[in-house]
Parts: sequence; C-alpha cells; structure tokens
Amino acid sequence: MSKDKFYITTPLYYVNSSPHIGHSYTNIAADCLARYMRLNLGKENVRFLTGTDEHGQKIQKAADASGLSAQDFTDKIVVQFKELWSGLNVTYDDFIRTTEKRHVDFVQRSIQILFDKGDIAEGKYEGWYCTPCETFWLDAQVSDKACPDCKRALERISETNYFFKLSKYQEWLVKYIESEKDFIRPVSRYNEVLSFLKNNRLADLCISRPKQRLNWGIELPFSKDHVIYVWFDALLNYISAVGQFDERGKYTSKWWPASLHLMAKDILRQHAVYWPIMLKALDIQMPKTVFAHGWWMMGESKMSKSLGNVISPVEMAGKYGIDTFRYFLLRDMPFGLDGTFSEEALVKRFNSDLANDLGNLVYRTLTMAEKYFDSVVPAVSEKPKAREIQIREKLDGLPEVISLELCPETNYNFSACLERIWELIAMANKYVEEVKPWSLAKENKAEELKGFIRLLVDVIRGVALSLRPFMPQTAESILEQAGTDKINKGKPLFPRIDTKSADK
Ligand code: ME8
Repeated sequence: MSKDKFYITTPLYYVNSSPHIGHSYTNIAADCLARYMRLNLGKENVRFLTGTDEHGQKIQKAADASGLSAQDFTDKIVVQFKELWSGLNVTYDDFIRTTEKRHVDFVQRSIQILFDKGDIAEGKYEGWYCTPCETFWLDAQVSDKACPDCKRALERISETNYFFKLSKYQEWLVKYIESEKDFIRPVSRYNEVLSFLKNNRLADLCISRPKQRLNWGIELPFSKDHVIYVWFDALLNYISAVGQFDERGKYTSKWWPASLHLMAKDILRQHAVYWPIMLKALDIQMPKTVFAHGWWMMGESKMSKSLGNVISPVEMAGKYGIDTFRYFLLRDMPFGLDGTFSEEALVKRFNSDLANDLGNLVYRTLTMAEKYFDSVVPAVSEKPKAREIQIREKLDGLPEVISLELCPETNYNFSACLERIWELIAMANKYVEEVKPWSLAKENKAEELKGFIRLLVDVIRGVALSLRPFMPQTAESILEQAGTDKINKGKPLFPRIDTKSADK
C-alpha cells in the first residue's frame, strides 16, 4: 500500500462478556488516528477495521453458562460492541465478525494453502491447556498445574492435532524485525520480542482443536474431526476483510499491507510472532507497524473481564460526556505506558482542562465578541503586539506539531498532542488576564480591542480544528459557534462539576 493510504485495525474483541474501558481505549485511539488520517489523506484513502472474535472455548463456555447457543450468544453480545462504538463516536469503516461467511471461507482457504505447501502437518499433542488464555503450555513451563500467565488452573490434554511450522520461519523473522525498526512499536516492545526470539526456540503452533472437546469454530478443510484454533482463525481477519486469494493462491487487496495494527501488550506475541510468520508462509506482505499500548489498571491489577474489576465505558461517557471520556483516555495515559483509571482523576481533568481552560477560553472569547462587536468577528490587527505574534506562531505551528507526534517514531503520542494544544489555550487565557479587555474598552482603544478579539477567535478556531480527531463533538460545537464571521454563542461547553456537592 502506498503512503497516501492508511489502513488501521484494532483487535477483534472476544464476545464472552460486555466491553469495558480497556476495549474502548484501543478503539478511541484507532478512531482518533483514522479521523486524523481522513482529514489529511481524504476519506476514501482511509480504512478503519474493528470487529469481534467469536469462536473458541472461552465463548462456548460463556454461551453455555448463559443458556444460549453459541451463535445466539454471540449475536447478542456483538450488539453491545456495536452500540458502544457508535455511542463513543467511533467511526469504523468495516466491522468483521469471525462467524461471518466471508471470513470463514477465507480462513479455510488460507489454511488449505498452508497445508498444501507443507507448512501444516499432523502431530500428537500432550500437555497443558489454559482455557481463559486459550493457550497451550509444555510440562517444562508449568508448575502447580497453574497457567504461567494468568495463574488459573490448567487442564491436562492429550490429542491428535495439526501444527503450523512456526520454527521453520524463526530465523527469517529475527532478520526481518532487525531490518524493520518500525515493525514493532514502542521500542521497549520491539526489544522484548526480539530478545524473546533470540533466546527461545519457537515450538510449532497447534492450530486445531478436536471437535469432541470443542466444536464451536471453523472446521479444518482437511479434517472433519477438528476445528481451527481461535487465534489462527482470528488473526486472518485483517486480510479476510479487505482482500481475497485468486485461483492460484495469490492474495490481492486494495488496502493491504496494513499501516497499523493496534492492540495492548497482552496480545503482542500473537501479532509480532505468529502473524508475520503466517503472512510470510502465505506469501503476503508484512504490515508496516504493530503497536502495543499499555494497560488501564484498577489499583495494582489490569482491568479485565476475567478479573471482574471492570468499569463500564457506557456509564462514564453517559455521566461525563463522550468527549470528556475520549479526552481523558487519550490525555491521561501516554500511549504505550500503563495508567490507573479513576473517576476522581477524570473529574479533576474535567474541571481543570475542560471547564477552566478550554471551556472558559471559548466562552469568554464569544462573550466579548458579542458584547464589544455585536457578534461580528473583527479584522486581524495590522499592528500586532509581540505577544500576539508569539501566540499566532504557536497557533500556526500546531498542525505540524501534531503531525510529528502522531507517527510510529513518536509512539502516536496523543497525550503530547493534547498537551501542545492546551499550551496554546493557556497562553491565550493568560493573555486575556494580561490585556484586560474591559479596560481597553473603557479607554476606547477600539483598534487594539479588535485585534485582540480577532486573535482569540482565531485561537479557538485553530484549537477546534486541531481537536477534531480527539473530541469531534466539541470541535464541531466550537466551529458552529465561532466558525463564521458572525458569532453564534451557545451554552458553556463544560460547566464545572461541583465536587463538594457531588461528594455529599
Ligand atoms: O485478546 N487496558 O480479545 P480481548 C488497555 N480476541 N487495553 C485493554 C485492556 C486494559 N485493561 N483490556 C483489554 C483478544 N484491552 C483476542 C484478540 S485479535 C485478532 C484477537 C484491549 O477481548 C486491548 O486492545 O481479550 C487488548 O489487546 C484487547 O482489548 C484484548 O481484547
């Protein structure tokens, strides 16, 4: 794919229970980048894919517990994901479910290609299995019959299965990663994967499950007794959604290779080891970047469905507003690091960054334009003061600053972008205090007052334009109020939350 196209993906989330803040984080980040790229490259050159991972033992167990068939259960939960994304203004271009025919057919074709070329072979598996993680473990990796990752009880299994020859491609993968510095980001994760690959021999990957143990999955085209391992099925979505194989097994797509696969660090290994090897074996190009962000924590633990310590994004966005929620997630935790979620921290940011800084600047600017100029936006000053020139320089530089922060080299630093925008807001608010426009008015300094108000209007317009990918509703609302020659002041954007009475 050329540089003027952008294809971004999120993980396909398991539908074993409702989405939480962790899932909304990845999708809001992806949405922010997709919106940003649409503004820069044109809507038709951006593809944003999300969806749901619906096969496997974990889903089967959740369906059993709910008393529904697996299909009915997934049909029910998938609605919650779709509603959440529209409720958070997440503008995906395509939503793929791994139970859809387009995906099922594609997966069977892929696996047949790999089988025919000898990269998949039958073998015997004897060892441990962790159902919540859907992961096999060897005797040597296990103590106390507990999963080395999640510490929950393992099951002992012995069965005939099919194995994908990961080991055959290990050396190639090491060389590839070494030659492509942008392939895994951030750098800490790059180093982690590389050192794992250099210090461990990859075991071949068991890519089937006997139907007697699990039949909720895609059937192996060359064995009626097996379904395909959920990870092998799910990863292929990134290509099944955007292209197809021709009769000779050559893959073609308008969008592939992906520009960016987003996820958290929990599933980096699948994306940075299994996935490139699967693609290589299928003779398909590598994605440009695999980015693993950090975790939202609750105290000391990761927020997770299986730990049951989740906070509902629907509740947070409902209570504080969609853009407040988006702002908080993108601003509070640098992309790539972990962070602790707390409602208290969210309210604090609301009151300081949104009510005091942004909301205040917009409201006071529009109020002054209304009061002093009858809502008509005055002309730019012909004799700007040094401080005004400085503020304008900061304003004019914003797009460039943001473009430098939103790329793999700088780890898609949403937080830094917002920080830069807020520096401008702070400069403008401070300038209002310094200039004291009410005294300019009193002293009849009309020219100065005009230039001053025009500068502020330009600042809030520029802030709104820069905020479009991050806080789309807020940006639109500011532009509706201040975007044209005639000001159209609305209500304050972020009325302060009274924490004292909220406590009571
Ligand atoms: O792993 N903090 O699905 P999943 C930040 N189906 N992000 C979090 C998070 C947290 N506490 N918890 C979850 C799967 N996430 C597979 C993926 S892809 C082909 C198959 C987000 O439902 C984050 O993006 O467990 C993480 O990688 C993903 O949800 C895991 O979602």
